[in-house]
Amino acid sequence: MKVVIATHNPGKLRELQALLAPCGCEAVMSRMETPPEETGGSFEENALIKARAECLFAGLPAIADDSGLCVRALGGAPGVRSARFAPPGERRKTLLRMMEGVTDRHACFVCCAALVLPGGREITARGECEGAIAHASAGEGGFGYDSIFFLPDLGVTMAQITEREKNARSHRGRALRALLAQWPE
Ligand code: ITT
Repeated sequence: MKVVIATHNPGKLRELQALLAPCGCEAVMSRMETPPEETGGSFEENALIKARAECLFAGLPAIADDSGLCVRALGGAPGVRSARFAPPGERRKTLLRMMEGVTDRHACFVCCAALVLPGGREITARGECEGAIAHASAGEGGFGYDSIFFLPDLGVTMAQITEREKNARSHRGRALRALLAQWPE
C-alpha cells in the first residue's frame, strides 16, 4: 500500500518514515502546499483533520500525527498549542522562562497518529512519553522541544539519545506501533 505522510515538519517526517518501515508500505511525502488549519481541541481531532485533508488531496491513504508537550505545572500547556504558543525559535526559551523557580517539572509528550483511507475508514492511536522539563537546553539531536525534555531514567535529554533510541521510547514510537497493530490488510 502506498501511504502519504501528512506532515510539514522534517523532524517528524524522518521519525515517521523509520517507524512506518515495518508496515511494508511505500511511504511518500505530502505535496500539499497549504496544510489545513488545526482547529481541533484535541490531538486526535487535529491528527484526523490533517490526515483527512491529505487523503482527499492525494487520493491515497494518509497518515498524520498531532503531538505536543503537556506540562503538569502549567495545567497541561502548551499541549495542542505546542507548535503555536510562542514565535518560531522562541518556544524552548519561553517554556524554560515560564518554568523558572517551578519545582514540579513533570511533563509528558503526547502523540496521536491517524490513518485515513480513501474509502472513509479511519484509525487512530495515542502514545505518551513521560519526563521532565530540564533547567537548560542540552543536546543537538531530535527537533522541537527535545533538548529541554529530560529523561530521568537516562539522566539526559531527548536530544542526547539516538533517533533509534528515541523511536523506541517516544510518544510517536508508541503511537505508531499501536497504529501498526490495527493496520488494515
Ligand atoms: P505538522 O502539523 O505539519 O505535522 P507541526 O510541527 O506543526 O507539523 P504539530 O502541530 O503536531 O506539528 O505540533 C507539534 C509541536 O510539538 C511542534 O512544536 C513540535 O516541535 C513539538 N513536538 C512534537 N513531537 C515532538 C518531539 O518528538 N520532539 C520535540 N518536539 C516535539
